[in-house]
Amino acid sequence: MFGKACFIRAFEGALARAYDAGEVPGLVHLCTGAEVAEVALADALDPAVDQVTGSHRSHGLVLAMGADPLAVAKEILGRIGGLSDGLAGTQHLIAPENGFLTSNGIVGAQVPLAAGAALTAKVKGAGGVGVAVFGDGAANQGAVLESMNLAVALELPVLFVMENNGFGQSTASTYASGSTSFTQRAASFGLVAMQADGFNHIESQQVFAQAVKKARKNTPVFVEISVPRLDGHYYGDDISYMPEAHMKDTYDDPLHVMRQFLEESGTSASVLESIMLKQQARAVQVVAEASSAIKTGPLEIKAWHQSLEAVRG
Ligand SMILES: Cc1ncc(C[n+]2csc(CCOP(=O)(O)OP(=O)(O)O)c2C)c(N)n1
Ligand SMILES: [Mg+2]
Repeated sequence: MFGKACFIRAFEGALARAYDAGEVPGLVHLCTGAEVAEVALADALDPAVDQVTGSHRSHGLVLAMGADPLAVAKEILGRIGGLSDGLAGTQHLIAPENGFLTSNGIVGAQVPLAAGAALTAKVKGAGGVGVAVFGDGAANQGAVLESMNLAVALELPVLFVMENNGFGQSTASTYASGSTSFTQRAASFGLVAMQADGFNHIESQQVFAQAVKKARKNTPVFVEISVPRLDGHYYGDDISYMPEAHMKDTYDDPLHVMRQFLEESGTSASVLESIMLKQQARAVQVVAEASSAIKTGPLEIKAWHQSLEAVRG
């Protein structure tokens, strides 16, 4: 888990450098601070039967589920050979063979999609779980609340994971939400509602394992996990709206907390350092290889339109 989380951190660091060099089309939303939580979630899932959906901030999630990092990097950079041949980009990552159904740029829209995946799993009897990962901002979207209601009414094998990073873009969740507790709100829908501390990888792992076990038996579950947002809303965001308590320099980092825990539990500092360096080198190499791949251009876009027309008949 530590190696995977280090890889995600370094992968997004390398992406940020590629962004600085003008290699990334559009904006990128980094998951810095949520890597450990997302690796813990993936640890509880079975990519052969489960399907996860995520938000605009899903690079870490798709990697945690085991998607090919080179194909992910090429997709984000708009290159041929990306998950969708570079046509979809950073906010629409798709790797269903790795248990990652899709991410979605429309805030909250991934949640009914996961409920749909759960319904499919239930109808097919394949034993799979649909998992929606979304933010505290998305938690106030109507489609999310409708999905929670339907999940209970239809007894869906679904897990709702709300990453509470305290912000929806530049708006504090304490300002934007009428109810003071998201967990209580979920419980009032009839969901089994749990909380996890995203700074504690063991607790996160245990809560997700328990939640998935229940969801597999058609008991829909909601987990609120607290994570810090260690970067801006998107990379390069002017974060002057953030109170000091949330700034990178003053906020704890779950990856550092995990490393410290592992060291105190007997793993030598040099072993941890070498894991981190190895993952950093791998991530830099993957993003460099993606950067040198051929850019998706008008020919690929035209071919995509033609295939769409063919499907439409
Ligand atoms: C329907 C919709 N409304 C607004 C936006 C603009 N927008 C993109 S991300 C975002 C904030 C989402 O906050 P949250 O759900 O907490 O996720 P986080 O960015 O914190 O991970 C907003 C308002 C959008 N993409 N879609
Ligand atoms: Mg948020």
